[in-house]
Amino acid sequence: ADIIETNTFNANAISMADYGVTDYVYELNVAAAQVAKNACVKFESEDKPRYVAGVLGPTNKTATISPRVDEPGFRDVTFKDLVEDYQVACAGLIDGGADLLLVETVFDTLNCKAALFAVNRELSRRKLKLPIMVSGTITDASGRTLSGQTPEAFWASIRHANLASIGLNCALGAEEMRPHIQSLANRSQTLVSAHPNAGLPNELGEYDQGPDDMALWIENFASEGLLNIVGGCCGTTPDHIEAIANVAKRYAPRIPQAATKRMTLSGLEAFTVTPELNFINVGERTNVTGSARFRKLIKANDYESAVEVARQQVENGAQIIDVNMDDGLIDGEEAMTKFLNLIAAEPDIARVPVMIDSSKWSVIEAGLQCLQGKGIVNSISLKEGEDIFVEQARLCREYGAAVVVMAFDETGQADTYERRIQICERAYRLLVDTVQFPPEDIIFDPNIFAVATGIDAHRTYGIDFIESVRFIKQNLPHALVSGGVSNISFSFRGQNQVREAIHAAFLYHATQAGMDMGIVNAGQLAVYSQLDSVLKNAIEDVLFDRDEHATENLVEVAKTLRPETQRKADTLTWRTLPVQKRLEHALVHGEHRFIEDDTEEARQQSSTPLSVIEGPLMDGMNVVGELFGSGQMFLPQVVKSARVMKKAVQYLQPFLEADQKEGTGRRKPRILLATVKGDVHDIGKNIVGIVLQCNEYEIIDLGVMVPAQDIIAAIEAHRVDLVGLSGLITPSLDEMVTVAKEMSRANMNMPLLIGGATTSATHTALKISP
Ligand code: THG
Repeated sequence: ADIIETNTFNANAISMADYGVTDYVYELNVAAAQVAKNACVKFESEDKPRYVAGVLGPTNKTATISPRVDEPGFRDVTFKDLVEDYQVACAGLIDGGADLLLVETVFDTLNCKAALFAVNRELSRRKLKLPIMVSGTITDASGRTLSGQTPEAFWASIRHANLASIGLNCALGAEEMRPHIQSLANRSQTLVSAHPNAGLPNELGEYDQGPDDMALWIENFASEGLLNIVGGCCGTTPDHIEAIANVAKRYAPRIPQAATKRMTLSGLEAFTVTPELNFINVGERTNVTGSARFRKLIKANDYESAVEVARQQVENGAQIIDVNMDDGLIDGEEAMTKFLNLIAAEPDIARVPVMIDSSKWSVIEAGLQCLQGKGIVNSISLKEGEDIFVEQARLCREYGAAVVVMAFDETGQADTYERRIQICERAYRLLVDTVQFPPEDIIFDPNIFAVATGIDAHRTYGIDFIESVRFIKQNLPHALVSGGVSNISFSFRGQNQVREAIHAAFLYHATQAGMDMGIVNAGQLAVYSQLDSVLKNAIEDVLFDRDEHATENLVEVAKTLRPETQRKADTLTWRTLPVQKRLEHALVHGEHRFIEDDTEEARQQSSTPLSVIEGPLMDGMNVVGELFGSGQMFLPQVVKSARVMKKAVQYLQPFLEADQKEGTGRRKPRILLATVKGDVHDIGKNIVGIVLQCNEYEIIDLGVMVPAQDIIAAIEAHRVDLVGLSGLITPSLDEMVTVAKEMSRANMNMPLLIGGATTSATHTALKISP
C-alpha cells in the first residue's frame, strides 16, 4: 500500500459520546496518526514513499435526515456541531503526522460539507496545505447516498473544496460499485478513488470474496481507466491489498476530465446550466414578502401547507426554488432553518437546488448550514463596501454555494445602464481576481425595477436592464444573469392579465439578450407569440421606451381589457375552432379541461386511434417544440403541455389496446425502452412505446432514471430484439455512451435506438455508434 488510513473512523465527539469519552477525541486522533506514521516510516524507502491518510468518519448522526418519524424538521446534529467536532479531530490528525486527510464513508453530504469546512478552517489557521480526499458511500440498489443524492449531485456539492480526489467506499463490492465510480469518473476533474468491500456480505454478515476474485473485479475498472487510487474496505485483508496492488500497477491511471465553465448546482440531483436549457425558472412563491399567502402560512406556523407551496412550484416546472423569510415579525434564521429542513425531507422538492434569499447575512448563513446540495446565495453586493463583499463571497465559497450579486454599491442601487455595468464589472474583478471565485458560479442581477410607473426617470428601466444583460454576457466571461421578473410589473398590481403579458414580453427580449435565469411564478407564464398584438405593442413601447406616452397608452389599453370574470367567457372562443386546432390550442396553452372530449371527437373522425396521436396530437406538440426552440415558451409551460398530451394519450389507451387485439398472433418483436440514469423525461419515450405497440411490437418499458446495469440485466432477462434509449438533458448523452459500452462489454449486438431532445445523428454516429 502507498497510503494507509488511520483507525479514527469513530474518533469524533459525536460518536464517542456514546461511550462518555468525548474528552479524548484529540488525543485519540494524535495517537492514531502516530501509529500509522510509524508503520509508514518502517516500510518506506526512496522509491517507495508511504502516506498516512487521516480519516474523518461520518459520525453516527446525520444532519440531513430527522431521526423522528413524526417530526421531519427535527435534527439530531447540526452543521455547527459537526464543524466544531471535526476541527478537533482534524487538529489531532495533523499533529499526529497525517500526510493527507480523508473524509470517508460519507452517507450524508451535509456532514461531509461540515467536515470539509472544518478541515479548511484548520488548514487556514495553520497556513498549511494538505491534500484532501473525499469518499462517499452508496448503500443500496437505489444508486444514491443514504441522504438521497446521486453520485453526480454528491460531486457537485463538494467540488468547491479543492479536493485531491473523490471516490466511493464501503457498502458494495467492486462489481456493484463500478457503475457509480463510472458516474464520478465521467464528471470529476480531480482524481477518482475506490475502496470497495470484499464483495457483498453473506447471510452471516461475513465477506467471502477472496483476494484474487476481488482483484479481478478491480482490474475490470482499472483497465478501462476509471481509477487513480484504489484499495479495500470491509472484509479486505493484507492479502487483498497485495492482490489489488499487483493488478493496479499494470494499468495507467485515469485521466481527469477537463474543467468545464458551466455552473453545476445540486439538490438530490445535479443540475448543470447548459445552453439547451434556454431559460431557468426559479420559483418565487416561497417568499414571505412576495406572497401574502406564504407569509400567512409561516406566521400561522402552518409549515405543512408552506411545504406544499414549494412542491407546487417544482411541479409547475421551477428548476430551483427561491426561499425568502425576510419579515419584521418573523425570526428569519429560525424560519429559514425550519423550512429548509422540512423540504429536505420531501424528495420531489429536495430534488432541485435552493436559492437562499435574504438581505440579512445571518439568515443566509443559517440557510447554508442546512443544504446538503449546492445552492445559491441571493444575494451579496458592494452595498457595505469591498471588505464585507469579499468576506461574504469567501464564505459562500467555503459553504460551496454559487452567488447572486446585486448591482448595488456604497452609493446605492444601480438604476442606469452605466451604473449597472460599472458595478457588475467591479464586482466581477473582485470575485475572480481577489477571491478566486469561479466565474461560472457568479450570477449577476442588474436590478429589475417596475416600469410604467408614470415617473420619467423610470422610463429606461426596461431597456437598461436588457442592455446590461447583453453587456454582462459579452464582457464578463462565464457569469450568468438573473433577475426578479415579477418586479417589472408592480405598477399593474391586481391586473394579472397585464402583468403576465408584461412578464412574457420582457422575458422574451431579456432572454434573447442572454438572461439565463429568473425568479418567476412558475405556474403562471404567458406565451409571447400568443399575446394580443395591441397589448404586446403597448408593452414593448414601455419596455423599449419607444414613445413618451407609452405608459399612459399601456394604462389605456389595460383598461380596455375585460375584467377577469368576463375574460373567462371570452377565452372560450377557441372552442369554436375545428377539432385539430382545438387540440393544438390545448397543448400550447397547457389547457386540460376539454382534452378528453376533443380527443374523442378526433378519434371518431380518424381511421384508427393511432392516427390521432400521429396526426393532430403530434402536430400540436410540434408547435410547442417550435415555440420552445425559438424562446417563446419556457419549461414550465412545456411541462403543462406534456401533461395535457399525457392525458390525451391515456384517454386513447383502451382504444389502442382494443385495436391491437385483432393482431396476427405471431411472436412480436420485443423492444426494451428506458430513459437513462440521471434523466426523468419520458413523454417522448412513452409515445414511441405506444406507436411501436400499435405497430405490433412488444414493449418492455423500464421507466426513467434506469442505471446501465439494470438495462443490461433486463436485455438478458427478456431476450429483447431491440433496445431504445431515451433522454432529454445533455448528461444523458454521456449516459447513452455508457450503456452502449456496457452492451459491447456484454457482447450484445442487437440494434440500439437513440432518441430524445438533445440527441443527434452526429453525436450518435461519432460517440455512441463506435
Ligand atoms: N432580485 C433578486 N432576488 C429577489 C428579487 C430580485 N427576490 C425577491 C423578488 N425580487 C423576486 N420575487 C418576487 C416574488 C413575488 C413578487 C415579485 C417578486 C410579486 N408578488 C405579488 C405582488 O407583490 O403583487 C404578490 C401576490 C401575492 O400575494 O400572491 O409580484 O429582483 N436577486
